[in-house]
Amino acid sequence: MFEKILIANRGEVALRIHRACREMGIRTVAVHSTADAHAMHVRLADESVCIGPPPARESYLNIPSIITAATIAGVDAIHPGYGFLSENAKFASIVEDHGFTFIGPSAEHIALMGDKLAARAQMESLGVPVVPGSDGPVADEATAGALADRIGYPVLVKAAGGGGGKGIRKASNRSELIQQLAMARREAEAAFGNATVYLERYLERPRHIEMQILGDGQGHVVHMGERDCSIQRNRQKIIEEAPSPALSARQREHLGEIAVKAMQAITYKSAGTLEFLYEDGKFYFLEMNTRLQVEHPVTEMISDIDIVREQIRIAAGAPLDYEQKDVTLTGHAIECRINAEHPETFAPSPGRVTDYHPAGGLGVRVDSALYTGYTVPPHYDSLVAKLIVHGKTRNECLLRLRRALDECVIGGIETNLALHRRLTGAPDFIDGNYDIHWLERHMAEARAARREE
Ligand code: MV4
Repeated sequence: MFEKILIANRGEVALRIHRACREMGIRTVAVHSTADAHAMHVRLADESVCIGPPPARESYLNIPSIITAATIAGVDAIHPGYGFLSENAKFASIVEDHGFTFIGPSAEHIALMGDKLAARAQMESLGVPVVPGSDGPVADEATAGALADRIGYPVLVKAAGGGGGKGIRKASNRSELIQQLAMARREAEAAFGNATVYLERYLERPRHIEMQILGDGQGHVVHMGERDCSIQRNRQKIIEEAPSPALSARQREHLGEIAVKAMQAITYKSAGTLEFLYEDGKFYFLEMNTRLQVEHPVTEMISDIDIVREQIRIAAGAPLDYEQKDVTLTGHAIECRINAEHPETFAPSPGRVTDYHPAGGLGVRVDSALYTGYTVPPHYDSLVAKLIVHGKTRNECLLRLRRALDECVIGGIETNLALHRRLTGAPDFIDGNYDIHWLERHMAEARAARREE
């Protein structure tokens, strides 16, 4: 097993990785920007190295700095967390070239899934259902037009190098398609240095369902069920839950089998997530995330599997020591992402935290690097805490979640806690009756109702 791991991240996820390491008897090295000198991940780690100034480009994304820190500290492995360098294939191979272990999938698998079109083609060839669309890049306007006529409007033009929604454009007819094709190409070239685009039929009101898997790179793969991540705004997830209130046990097993079979076929190593859209009883593969995800705790709560610990064991060469039949999913979990942001404008709200009192009690977990007196820096994303609650049933989970939200105190900065209190009391949410557009519709309706008054 590794003796020392460098954590190439910050905030709550750096803490999350540190905790797994501690429980495994592994020493930790934190890296940090000058803005994070007093951050909790730096305080808790066994050692820390300053890797640059506040902008992420010059610190958390600075590969030479991180490799230098790893060399000086003499670590065995590097965990990238999520965001930053976690899905950078070049970083993964540089880490390995310097004699460190990258705690994640192979650079080849990261690169494959980073090319959304290649991922789609690979998955389709392995029997995973994809959205009706193009088999490869759309070459010219005439082929795009003919293809769109076949799959039916509206269609989406997507960038092969994109992901997370960047470089996506919708077209409702032939003339829009011609326009959007040119726009998408230009945008994709500028953003990703890759003008390759492809077409998919636009699904109007899907849910976002993602399947968590673990592979050991030695042919063993298990799934840990799905998460429903449909409650989002501007593609930022706000609430996630597991299991999805929309799926039956049979559907879960079916989707799990599809995901496991595909991951076995490519001998996938580490934790991974297959993202699907779900509409009218059918699943459509969108993309695969080759990293630990923000919302992994809801899966941990229902499976009792420590996903970060598994990533570390697998990276060290250990095989999965259980089979699918040993993975039992129990009860229900919901996560609220607590952001430092203005409740009306959603503008980031950095600043000094004057009071911090996280919720507690049975079935309650708070993943956060906050403490009273901490100053949230303005340079990074606004996620400051995750409140994760488990219950035997979805209803018990919801009652506990509302109780826990009421206990949370974060003073001195603005947060979206009040939004979470409203959402978890909304009849549609309580009924599990939502799709990926629900939150935006709900907020527009709430705004209209306030104007009425
Ligand atoms: C789609 C779609 C509808 N139809 N593809 C946006 C992010 C990227 N991962 C894929 N996205 C979408 N692809 C087809 N064929 C709708 C979205 C989408 C979305 C997907 C998941 C979660 C939130 C979303 C918000 C807006 C659009």
